[in-house]
Amino acid sequence: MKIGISCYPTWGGSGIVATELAMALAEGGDEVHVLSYAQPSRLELVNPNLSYHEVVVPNYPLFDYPPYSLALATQLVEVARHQSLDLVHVHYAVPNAVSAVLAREILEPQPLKVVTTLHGTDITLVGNDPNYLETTRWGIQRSDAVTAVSEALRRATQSQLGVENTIEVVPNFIDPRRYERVRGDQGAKRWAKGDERILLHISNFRPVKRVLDVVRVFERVRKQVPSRLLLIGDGPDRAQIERYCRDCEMCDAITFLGNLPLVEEILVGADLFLLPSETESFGLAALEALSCEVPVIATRVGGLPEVVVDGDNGFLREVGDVDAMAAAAIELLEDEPRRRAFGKSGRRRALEMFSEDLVVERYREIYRRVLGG
Ligand code: GMT
Repeated sequence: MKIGISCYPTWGGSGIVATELAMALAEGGDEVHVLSYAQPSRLELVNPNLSYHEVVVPNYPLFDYPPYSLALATQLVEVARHQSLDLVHVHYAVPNAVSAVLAREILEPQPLKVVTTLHGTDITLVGNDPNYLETTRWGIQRSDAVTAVSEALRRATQSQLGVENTIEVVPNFIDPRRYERVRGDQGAKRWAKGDERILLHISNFRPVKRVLDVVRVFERVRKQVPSRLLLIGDGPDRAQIERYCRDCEMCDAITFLGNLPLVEEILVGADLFLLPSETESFGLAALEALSCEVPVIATRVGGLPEVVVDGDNGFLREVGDVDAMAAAAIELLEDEPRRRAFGKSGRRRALEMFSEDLVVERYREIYRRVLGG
């Protein structure tokens, strides 16, 4: 198949899923063309089946906001026409689904199928905003197939956007080989001083991630268990978090590592992963932690209960309940055999349900179906 993949080039979330999917499809023999406004951080262009097309958004003094959706639609038309694409798979509905449907109309009579994957905030924070709702719903409803990364997101799309077409749940995935490569490495332990335990968080530091709760949980944990917190990622809330750490005199116990491409190199060796989000359609970072045998303490929201099994590979607590999350963390840190058993169980679940081979094949089945074969 000749497949276009349109995504955001960002460090986490939908951009990572789209990039890993593109590379796996290309490895399996499909011809894949990735489109974005910058080269995605994990995209390795070492396979002749894989190429990258930058979406250039020219500016003009009249534009306070250069129209990315039009530049993307135009680039989709160009790539589909000159590379004879069979379909385009867009990740994150806003504005990718609308641009793809527009490109399909422009290309007529050349057929181009549109598959849209919903990732989370494209529905729960952006798509349901009245300023985006109508176009987002239109893009989703005009897609030839729609997938959501969790059952919770499928339901949210139906209830919040009133979308009526079928939405299939295709979860996010991990490549088990990534962990195999680093298994046995020290990973996060390199940061530990003496017998310190390592707590870890990865996110884009947006308000929805509640990174301050991560620090407040850690504040409670370190009173009972000698420990250190590693924060991976960057984003708008980072300055506020750094200020809090300084005010509470915790700077020597907290390390900000910024954005990192190969998170498994740090995840391996961590004792616990914290994800206290306000909402989370799936929680790819939690899955990456489980796949590295790191138990997860998270909130009981959105799709997180589909990834983290309370009392089996982690604990789920209510949003904002930092005392309960800290108690859960201490419980596991003080019972090493149980913490290790949680880690093993998490990896087992990651392999059984969220392994790259299984999930990529689900996408291939959808492609074959929309192409009528
Ligand atoms: O909202 C974000 O944090 C970024 C967003 C994205 O598209 O990059 O993340 C969403 O998609 C991820 C990949 O499917 C999911 O694992 C995240 O749970 C989801 N974020 C939220 O729902 C907040």
